[in-house]
Amino acid sequence: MKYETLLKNLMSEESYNKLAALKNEKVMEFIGFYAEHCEPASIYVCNDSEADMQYVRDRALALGEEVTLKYPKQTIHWDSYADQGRDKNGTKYMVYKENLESMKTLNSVEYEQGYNEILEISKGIMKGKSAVVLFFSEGPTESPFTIPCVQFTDSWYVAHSEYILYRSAYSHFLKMKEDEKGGFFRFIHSAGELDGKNNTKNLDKRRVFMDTQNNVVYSMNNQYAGNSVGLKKHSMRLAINKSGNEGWLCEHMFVMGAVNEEKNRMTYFCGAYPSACGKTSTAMIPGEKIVGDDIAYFRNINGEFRAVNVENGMFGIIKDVNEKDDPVIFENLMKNQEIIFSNVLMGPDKMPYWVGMGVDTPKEGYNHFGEWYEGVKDAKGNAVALAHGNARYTMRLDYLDNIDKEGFEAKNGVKVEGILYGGRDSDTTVPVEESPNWKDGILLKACTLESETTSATIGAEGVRTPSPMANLDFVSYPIGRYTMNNIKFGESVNNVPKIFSNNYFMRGADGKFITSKLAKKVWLHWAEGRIHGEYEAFDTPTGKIPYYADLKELFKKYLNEDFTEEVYTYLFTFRCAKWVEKLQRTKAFYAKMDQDTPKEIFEYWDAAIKKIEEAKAKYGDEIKPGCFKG
Ligand code: SPV
Ligand code: MN
Repeated sequence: MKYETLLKNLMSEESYNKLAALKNEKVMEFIGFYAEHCEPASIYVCNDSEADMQYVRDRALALGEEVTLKYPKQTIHWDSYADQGRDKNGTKYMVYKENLESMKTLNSVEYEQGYNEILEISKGIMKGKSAVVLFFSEGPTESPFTIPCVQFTDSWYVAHSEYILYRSAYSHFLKMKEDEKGGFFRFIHSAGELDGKNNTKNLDKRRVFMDTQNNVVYSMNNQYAGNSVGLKKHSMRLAINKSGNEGWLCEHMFVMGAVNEEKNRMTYFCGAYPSACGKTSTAMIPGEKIVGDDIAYFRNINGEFRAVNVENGMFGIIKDVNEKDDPVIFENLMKNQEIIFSNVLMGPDKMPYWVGMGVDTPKEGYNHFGEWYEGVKDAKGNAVALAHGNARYTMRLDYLDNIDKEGFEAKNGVKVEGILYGGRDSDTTVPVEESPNWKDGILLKACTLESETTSATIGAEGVRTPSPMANLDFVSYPIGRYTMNNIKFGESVNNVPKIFSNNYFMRGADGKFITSKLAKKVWLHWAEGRIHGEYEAFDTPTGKIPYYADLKELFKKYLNEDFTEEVYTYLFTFRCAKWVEKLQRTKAFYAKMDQDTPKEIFEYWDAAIKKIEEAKAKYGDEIKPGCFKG
């Protein structure tokens, strides 16, 4: 083997034996090539053992990539001040020349050029550092969903995060059959040269280059987990491409079970919401069960629509997480159990503090800025908050007592019966609406998803951003084809889930939200009932909406709230002109993003617009619930 001597020199005998035991030339080649190219001082190879996980954690601490907190099982890690979110500019697809034209609206670079650039940046990048090789699985191991992955990194924080967030799969690799051995995703990462604070120095050379043709991702000069952790959003882009070629789906969705105690049943839902539109809080509705909070794979297994949570843990936003709004998560963050906090403040008492925590916070401490005190300004003269708005916690999912353990571990996933698409929309989409069929759901609910700027974001309020399937940042091939693949997948199964739209953000004439944060439980349970044929519904030009009496009962039952008919009528009025505008925006967006979007998609939207305009002519612009007749 070409790299045998090199690898033996860089590894302990034990590490080398772990690698050799896989009898996988492709793994050897991948590790060997980047060992030679990136020039680490040593390489450690991990298997699935507790001892290796502990070793990785200990190394992260010894190297100062993480620091222990007051509860000794908790650690904290800081990313560079300017590496606090996904690097959209530096993230590119490396695309073969012949495909460049169709990929031009996705951030891409010609293959050779990208490859040369990333090789130049990564040449000798691990000099003097110890690197680590880890084996993971996306989805449960040894299942129809499994995608085996190899991570090669010089960041022990990344390695530690992945042990928490993914299922360790060395033994899966051991068992791989000859013809499966090349079929793994490859992730090569380096934090690059570090400064005195253990932060990436050369952020100008930060790159995430993705080769979906060969399932490799190169991530250089970064630490923020959305940029560095190969198995999260990099793997997701590879999986979306792969699923598109193979006829399954990878979606930016939670997986949850809605519990109906009275009827003694659990109904599985998946849901996609653009960021800050209620995704995690829906997956965590009190009284329901969580399977996953971010990424799902869908496969047709014996004719059934089945889903798994790809991950093993949560990389959750830690802003406005407090005892009142997120009791289950908050309680877990306050326990002596393994959690990596990132980009929050470490107070003088060695406790983590963040924005919107709901407790008194210290006036000084250490955070992503360095030594921090209230009022301290950064180089641009901006006051530094005590924690970053995109600060995170990395935690195993099975710490949560609302986890659906059985669904989470099921090799064949769970059978999905409902899909939710929820946007942020102050004046158009009703809180819950059922699609008459799958195709209609994809084209009118999923494709039209939008989020809206709020006073919390910079710039004008109320500006809508298209967010089809809430998945656009990760869809790694042209969106028209992706949309068709969504339609086709649903049509390939025997019992296709019902699709519902959600909108938790309708505002009244006074500009205030109309329902409380808890109302999402009611919308979910109406959808759950519909799946089981339990409620009647009114038609609208875009779907089916609840009767007042059913919602009134659900509000009383689940929230002990009196839901008035006046509020119902306001929330569920169909607003024709607003809906036509939404469809026009969606059409324009698709036309801009993918000129090869199939004509039938545009025709479908045109037919929907026509139907709404006819309704408007007949019933007026605002159609109250129950007034529209087919
Ligand atoms: C998201 O932004 O959708 C996340 C966090 O889940 S990141 O890992 O940065 O993608
Ligand atoms: Mn996400």
